[in-house]
Amino acid sequence: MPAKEEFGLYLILTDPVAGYAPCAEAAVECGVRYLQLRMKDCPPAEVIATAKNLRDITRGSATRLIINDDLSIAMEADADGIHLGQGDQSVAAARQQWSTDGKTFGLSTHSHAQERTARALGPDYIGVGPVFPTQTKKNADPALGPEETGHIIQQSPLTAVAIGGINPANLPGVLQAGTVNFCVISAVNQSSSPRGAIKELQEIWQKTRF
Ligand code: TZP
Ligand code: MG
Repeated sequence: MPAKEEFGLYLILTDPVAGYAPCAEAAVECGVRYLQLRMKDCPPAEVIATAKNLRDITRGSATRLIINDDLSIAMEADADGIHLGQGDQSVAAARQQWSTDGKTFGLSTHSHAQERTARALGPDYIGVGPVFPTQTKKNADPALGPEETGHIIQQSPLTAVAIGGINPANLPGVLQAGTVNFCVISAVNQSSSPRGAIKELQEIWQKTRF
């Protein structure tokens, strides 16, 4: 298994108030390692157009573009990877359909048991959460809390990203409890200054981690 990655912020874009392109530009400028496009319940044509635009913005940068749920869109946009939920197709099936070298396959987990199962499924990283209750995800699993999330992440051999209700106020506590990488939606998408919101989170990560 490859070494666990440490990159801090993983940004998901869902209906950002500042717009998809400005948020993606800010992510590239700030060196955000992973940028995921998550447009639930949107017409596929709109998702494809947005994905291709984000591909143009992120191409050649340090920011890897991940598409949520839909492998055909990830492939058509020539994204860097796909993020799958527990109810989506398996990582193995997705890898078989998309065999281009260097693609990233992420998988959501919501418990110790799912993290353990994920080890055999071969994702490149796992999401772990929700850490806190969140309005952003419909039918989210029960919140794990920062301690249990940190414990799952620390004992996992996989690169892991905490998700769910993380914001600048609670991020220090989440990191102190053992989380290394963290994902946000609202904390950036609801800001009229995505660059400022990204920088604030990155600065907290730098200060708390080192
Ligand atoms: N998976 C678990 S919680 C969540 C997802 C997609 C939503 C996270 O959004 P926010 O706004 O950062 O709580
Ligand atoms: Mg999904």
